[in-house]
Amino acid sequence: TSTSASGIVDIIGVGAGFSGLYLSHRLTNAGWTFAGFEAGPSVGGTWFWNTYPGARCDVESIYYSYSFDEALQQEWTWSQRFAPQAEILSYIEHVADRFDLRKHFTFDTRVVGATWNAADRLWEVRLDNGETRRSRYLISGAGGLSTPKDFDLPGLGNFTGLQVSTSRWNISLDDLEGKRVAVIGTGSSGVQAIPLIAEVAEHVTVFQRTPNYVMPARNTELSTEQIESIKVDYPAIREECRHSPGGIPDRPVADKAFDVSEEERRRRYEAAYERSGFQGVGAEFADLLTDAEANRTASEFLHDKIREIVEDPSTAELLVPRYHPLGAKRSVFGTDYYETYNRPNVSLVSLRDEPLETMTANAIVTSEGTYEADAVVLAIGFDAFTGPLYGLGLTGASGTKLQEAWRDGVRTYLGMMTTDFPNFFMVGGPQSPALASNVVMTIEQAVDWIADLIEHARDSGATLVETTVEGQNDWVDITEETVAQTLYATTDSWYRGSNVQGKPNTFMGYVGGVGKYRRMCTEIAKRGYPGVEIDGEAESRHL
Ligand code: NA7
Repeated sequence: TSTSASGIVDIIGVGAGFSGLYLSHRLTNAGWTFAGFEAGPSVGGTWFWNTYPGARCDVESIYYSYSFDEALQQEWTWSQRFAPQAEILSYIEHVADRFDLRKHFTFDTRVVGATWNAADRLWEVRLDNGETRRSRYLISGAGGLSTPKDFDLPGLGNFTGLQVSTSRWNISLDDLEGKRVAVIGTGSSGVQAIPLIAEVAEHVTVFQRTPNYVMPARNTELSTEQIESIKVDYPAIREECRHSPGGIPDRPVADKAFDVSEEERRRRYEAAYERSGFQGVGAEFADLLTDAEANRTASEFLHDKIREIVEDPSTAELLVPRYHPLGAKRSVFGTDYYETYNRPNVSLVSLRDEPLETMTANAIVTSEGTYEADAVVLAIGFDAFTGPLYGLGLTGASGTKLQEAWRDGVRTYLGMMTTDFPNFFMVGGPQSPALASNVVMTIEQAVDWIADLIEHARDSGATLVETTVEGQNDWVDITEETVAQTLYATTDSWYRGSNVQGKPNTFMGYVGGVGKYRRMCTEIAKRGYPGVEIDGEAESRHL
């Protein structure tokens, strides 16, 4: 890292995952001094920690990667349609080495506090090694799904067997060999891990609270021809992604579910089911995320698939997702997930029907029974978006902590700034498109936009950049109006903070689309940043 003689660095960046690495690259190229801090021992962020069996991204590898450098995308070759965690981590390491980015970071060092010093217009950033560093700007690349939810399950402390969580996996799959394993949680992490654990364990008991829609990922090796055809067109493909709804190539559909006959619908869903991915069943008709009746046609199509695959009818019924519409909670793409319940060594417990009461030294106890286990695997998810931000211990200009400022719900400008926290920026923050997009694309766009804004401030000699209350209110209204038109608004999920007790209900994303968001952000920059005060001056207080 580099600092000026005064010990003040232009920018402190948090995290060395996809966000922080690109931040360090973009900002040092623009001539800023940059000091990055990463809690882990190396680069990778959430892809460093989530090493559980079967971990892979649900966005296709050819899109879930940086687009900022043509040579990088030409020289890197993905092996599979959906890259496993280890390959994504190698990719991130490759990027760090190729652009010599590790030198911008101090590893094994966590930011634990940051206080705005209004007199000097600086962030005073406290580290877990006891040091304090000062910077003009503080930019979080701490991620959205990086802080595990508290492991506060009743009686967990009594359990004396092996305990491991998917998000801090620190054992090998072999350690579960021959064991009776209890898996708690059936989101993406649980669904990916369960089939592989079932292959080695003596018995797996899955504790499911809410059944999810799991569609076959249809992961495949990528052929040389597929890779070549992508690489030839990569710049055009990336450009298409930048202007698409989800940051992946769009597959526009104009018609609605009831525009076609039942037979035609079924035929279309079958084809979509084969295609898989976020352009699969959930995206087959234009109204699936806005009209509950339309959605029901897709949901019921998947219910039937589960009943076809799972041999035991009562297990099948427990697995049928009947509490929420398809897509309103993050859809899951799995491999042999439902098939796994046909194995003799796998059983399912529905925590909706028999709540978890406690654990003993060697068992999980529900209201209906005692299930012995040698190991417990927790796949219970994350304190999404605000968890990592609150972990930074931010205190704003008025002396208020971020978690107090957002006590009644998150409030941001474009998901990137928030009032009372001048010169602080979030990459992939709440109310940005991060949650409903190929997040790498959202990250690149945010980094570029933030970099342009602070360069604009620098050009005019300004040292203070803050969103106005009006600009922030405008953005909150836009995100709320956008989500209110969708079925996301009807469903409890980590998207809305409902997976963490006491967390206020704020939808954590802008769901109007990556392309539309980019156009708005670009327009805002062109108009001189309405809704942003630069050295106390605002082009317009409203967005
Ligand atoms: P998720 O999707 O939040 O899934 C967590 C799972 O754990 C889900 O089935 C939860 O049930 C269950 N859960 C959470 N807390 C409990 C308690 N206390 N008791 C029982 N069961 C519980 O996390 P993942 O890690 O799988 O995936 C996160 C994202 O990473 C995913 O969406 C992708 O974007 C990548 P619930 O549904 O809350 O009833």
